[in-house]
Amino acid sequence: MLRLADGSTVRAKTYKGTRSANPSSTLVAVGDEVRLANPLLLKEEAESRSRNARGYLIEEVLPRRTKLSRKAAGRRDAFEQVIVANVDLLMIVASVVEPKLRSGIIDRYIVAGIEGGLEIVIAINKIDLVSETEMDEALYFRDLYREIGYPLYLISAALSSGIEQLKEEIAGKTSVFAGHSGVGKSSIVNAILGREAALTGVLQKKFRRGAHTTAASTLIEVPLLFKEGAGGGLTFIADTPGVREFSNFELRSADLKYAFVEFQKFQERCAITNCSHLHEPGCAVRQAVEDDTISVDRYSSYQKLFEESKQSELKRIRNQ
Ligand SMILES: Nc1nc2c(ncn2[C@@H]2O[C@H](COP(=O)(O)OP(=O)(O)OP(=O)(O)O)[C@@H](O)[C@H]2O)c(=O)[nH]1
Ligand SMILES: [Mg+2]
Ligand SMILES: [Zn+2]
Repeated sequence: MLRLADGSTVRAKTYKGTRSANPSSTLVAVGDEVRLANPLLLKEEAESRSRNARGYLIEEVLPRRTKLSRKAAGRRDAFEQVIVANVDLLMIVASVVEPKLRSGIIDRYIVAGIEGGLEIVIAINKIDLVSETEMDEALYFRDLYREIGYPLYLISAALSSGIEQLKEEIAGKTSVFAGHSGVGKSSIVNAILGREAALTGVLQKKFRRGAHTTAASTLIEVPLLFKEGAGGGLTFIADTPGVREFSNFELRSADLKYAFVEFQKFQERCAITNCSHLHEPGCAVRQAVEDDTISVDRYSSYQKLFEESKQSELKRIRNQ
């Protein structure tokens, strides 16, 4: 479905003549802005292909202002899978338990959000289920990410707790909700929409292992949540299917350190100008990890992602 400037929706599809301003990536993603074919041309096309008769044809997919991308699974070439385009905010959703909280995936999404030009907010769901030790762990991560500068909320979609704070964060923006499968993304979206507004037909769900699972990304308007701003005041959420693994797309290993923003105030004190903070002598970032000023969890995410992007750089060189 395509939303027109006047707010109405129409059916539209790509055809073999569709042009794209975004090479080597998903042709049309949720949130993409497109130019439709000239209606006269459209009629001609439609007459020659009777099955298209009821839809508009997409002439061109326009450049993306922002995006959330991942590396496409199961492809040898560097193909960018765009999960959603032209959104303002990435809501990284995790849960304290079921599935258990791991900071590695949060750090991957933070890097993807920075790469894609998105504002970042983190929501840790299911606090109604936790024991005291699990709560301590959740509080540890809350303080860690808040100190770095990312708003983090401990919430419960089941109890509708913390939902008002999320609404304040997303008001007047278009947000994408992403995270592992089963963490409660769709439940949070429903809690935000409120019972009377919950359009279950808009959320595509399929029944699997006793749980409802989102099968495709959809853009949902949140009614009655306005805030003056760039996007005309309206609020939208893109609910996405959960992933098992999230592989970041095409990170340059040399640039990765800039996505770990808390490293930056230390790196000017590194002995070597282009320090990677991995093995160089006199590294101020590694010293800060030892002093517990930089979190060891964040640093090991950095090491892991660095290794990963180094590997794919080597693979690319070998395949040239
Ligand atoms: N106890 C508790 N259960 C929750 C909460 N939020 C969601 N759940 C449950 O967790 C399960 C998964 O919730 P979903 O909202 O479908 O999760 P999702 O992240 O959208 O999952 P995918 O669509 O597969 O990515 C469901 O059984 C929900 O009822 C919560 O705050 N507390
Ligand atoms: Mg879902
Ligand atoms: Zn260093």
